[in-house]
Amino acid sequence: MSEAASTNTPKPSSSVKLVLLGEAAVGKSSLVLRFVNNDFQENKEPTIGAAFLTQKCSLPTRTIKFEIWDTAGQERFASLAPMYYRNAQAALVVYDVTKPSSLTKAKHWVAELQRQASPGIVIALVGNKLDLTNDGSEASENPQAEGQHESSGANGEDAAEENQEEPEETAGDARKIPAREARTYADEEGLLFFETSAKTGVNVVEVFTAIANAIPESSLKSGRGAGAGTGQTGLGGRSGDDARVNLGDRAAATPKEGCAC
Ligand SMILES: Nc1nc2c(ncn2[C@@H]2O[C@H](COP(=O)(O)OP(=O)(O)OP(=O)(O)O)[C@@H](O)[C@H]2O)c(=O)[nH]1
Ligand SMILES: [Mg+2]
Repeated sequence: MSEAASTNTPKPSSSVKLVLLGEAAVGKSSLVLRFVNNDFQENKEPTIGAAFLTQKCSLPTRTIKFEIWDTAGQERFASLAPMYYRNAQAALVVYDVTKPSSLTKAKHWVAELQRQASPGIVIALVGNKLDLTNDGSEASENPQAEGQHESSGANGEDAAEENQEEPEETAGDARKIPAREARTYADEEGLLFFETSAKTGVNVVEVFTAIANAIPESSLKSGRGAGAGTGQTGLGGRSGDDARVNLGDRAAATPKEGCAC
């Protein structure tokens, strides 16, 4: 997490619409819950329709207010997706590193975004559930994120040297998608790439920070003056469950350097 030199001068604030897409149960809502509330639920219920949350991310030179649309991955909701990615400036396309079908689905979403979303949209491919692999502490560096700290992720376990071979599957490792495979695809498509664990928190803030850094100045609109972390809507579905994910108390208030918690 960055401890960027901070100043007391007010920074420009910008809103960024961000959408999460991906197969059901890959952990989209869990990533958002980790990012916004620094929390995790073992048995998270499927999202119905979509959930809306906000969170601020303080960069050295500006503040980004993410307006996050967490979509439902179940197929029956797929037709709603365009409503949520329309005009989005950023997208997290999430797959589960233990589930190959989820990468296939992620590629489908990437293609759809490239075809139909805003031309300048910043897309991050995110392989979640890294804790289920033997290299759960590996931080997947992102070649495109400027100033991205690549040091060993949040867990600080004995970090493997950068640039070593990607670890392949080993006994007891639930990984089914080598990081190298996904990263190669992400590079080809010009996507940011991270592996994360919503459960342990590894790389979650880093994803959002990288996105915040990758949004071109030119596509930033100035903030609307609303406080962060208060929005909630149940577009397309019930709001009760989603409201639980919602910020309520914590996420909003405390302005800090860096994103979220
Ligand atoms: N081990 C592990 N489990 C996770 C992780 N992230 C999410 N889960 C679990 O995976 C299940 C699905 O997580 P959700 O966050 O609801 O997944 P989702 O992508 O939002 O699913 P939909 O809303 O149906 O699209 C839950 O039981 C979570 O606890 C993770 O990083 N590691
Ligand atoms: Mg969900």
